[in-house]
Amino acid sequence: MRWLLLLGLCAGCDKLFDLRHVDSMGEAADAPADVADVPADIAIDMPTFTCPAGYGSLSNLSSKYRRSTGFDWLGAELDCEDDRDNTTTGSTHLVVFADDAERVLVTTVLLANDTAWIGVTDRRLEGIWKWVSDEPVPATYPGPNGAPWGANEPNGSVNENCVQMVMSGTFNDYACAAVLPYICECDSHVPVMDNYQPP
Ligand SMILES: [Ca+2]
Ligand SMILES: [Ca+2]
Ligand SMILES: [Ca+2]
Repeated sequence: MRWLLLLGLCAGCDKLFDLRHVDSMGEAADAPADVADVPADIAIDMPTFTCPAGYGSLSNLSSKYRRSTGFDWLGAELDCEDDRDNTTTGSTHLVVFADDAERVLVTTVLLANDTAWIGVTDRRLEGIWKWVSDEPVPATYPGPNGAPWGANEPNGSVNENCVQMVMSGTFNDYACAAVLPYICECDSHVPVMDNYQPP
């Protein structure tokens, strides 16, 4: 009975999935020319941008990253932005986390048991945290009270306007003048100066 039911359900599956006769060479016999002519190197999810030398891949993320040391927060952001040149099409800026998967990967692979500046700040308006690029990150991330802020953070009011990621991968607002390691990201999202420079 079950087989009969399955056969019944699948009558018309060839139309549903657009199955075509495949000949002995493995090619669809009746594939239209415009489909057959699509170059093999076009694939969904491939990055549409190129990145400067020194940026490396991280698992299956489309962005590329580099870690460096020795700048205050604004110096770090400008150093990241400065990586872009006219031979590459990606934008560069302090890392922006669009979701938690990226945050966890960066914490695990790039933080190297240290702390680092990341691309979020309330330099522009106290208590209003903004990411440095035009990427559409959910407004609640980072939220004023929830993860990924560390316990009791942010706590620095006007004295701590830049965000340091600590070893556990949580966020701490910290004095922007501190010199820390930092993580740059190369992606398709441009830095927005109005998100991080005071008016
Ligand atoms: Ca990102
Ligand atoms: Ca602040
Ligand atoms: Ca703090």
